[in-house]
Amino acid sequence: MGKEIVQTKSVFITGATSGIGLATARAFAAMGYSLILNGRRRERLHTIEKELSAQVSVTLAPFDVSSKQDVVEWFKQNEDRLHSVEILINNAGLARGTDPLQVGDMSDWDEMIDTNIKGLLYVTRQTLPHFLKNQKGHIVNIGSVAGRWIYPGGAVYSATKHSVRAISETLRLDTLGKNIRVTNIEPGMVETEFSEVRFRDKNKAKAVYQNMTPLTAQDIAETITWAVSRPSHVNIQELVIYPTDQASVRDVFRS
Ligand code: NDP
Ligand code: 8X3
Repeated sequence: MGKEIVQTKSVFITGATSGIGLATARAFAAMGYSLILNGRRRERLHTIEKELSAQVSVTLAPFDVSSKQDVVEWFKQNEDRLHSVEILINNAGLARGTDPLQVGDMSDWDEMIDTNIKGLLYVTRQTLPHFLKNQKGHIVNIGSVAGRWIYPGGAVYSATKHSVRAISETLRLDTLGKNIRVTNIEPGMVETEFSEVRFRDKNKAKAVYQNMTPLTAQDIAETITWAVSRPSHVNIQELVIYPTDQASVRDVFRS
């Protein structure tokens, strides 16, 4: 007798090779979701596949979200895997530098805009038709407190996360009545590789979280799984999450 193939629900997570994305992949694996995991670092993706495929089925999506061509190509080649996707986590993103605008590095600006805005748009554009066909889907965008408030040296990063907020709000209008949920999660300081990438310097990154208790990637993963596991008539539209030691983008208590 042939083995019965059970189509399990799956989640697509961009930027799953570290930080919030990786913690979220682990959290969804624990809930029994099949995983489609994106990121550029293939070795890391294979290590994560080894870890999590003991629990659930794992598909790797090793592409750069900012490359329109690579995104379109991957989705075209993997169409059969997309029917079971119920949740898209648009998490891939980064900040570069904290220089004032007048001396900012324009290549850094391009990288942030291309990844945080265009990458999110490309992946959403490719996934959404499948959600509409299934008459069901949940898009979770990882925005930031920088998508609501600004700080010196953060103009471009903040602009990208303000865009994530604008895109999330418009998506809700564009898909109204189609049973699509859109959630924008807006964390404050989370200790991941984020600051190492931003400062290109481990010591500077360490100093960001010195003498305060930041959020962990696991905190955000738990928030995401909570939001997606609400009953289907409930949409958590937006959530701001700060560490207790942080009151605003500029006010941090250090002991
Ligand atoms: P990490 O640097 O630990 O993780 C970032 C992830 O994004 C990595 O998996 C990286 O994978 C992936 N990524 C970056 N660029 C691309 C790309 N072009 N294509 C595909 N994947 C990419 O940081 P976090 O986990 O903290 O960041 C996750 C999200 O959370 C980001 O959107 C960030 O802006 C947001 N955020 C972070 C906060 C924080 O304080 N840490 C606070 C608020 C929001 P790879 O390099 O392998 O491609
Ligand atoms: C990351 C939080 O305050 O560094 O999105 O911009 S902050």
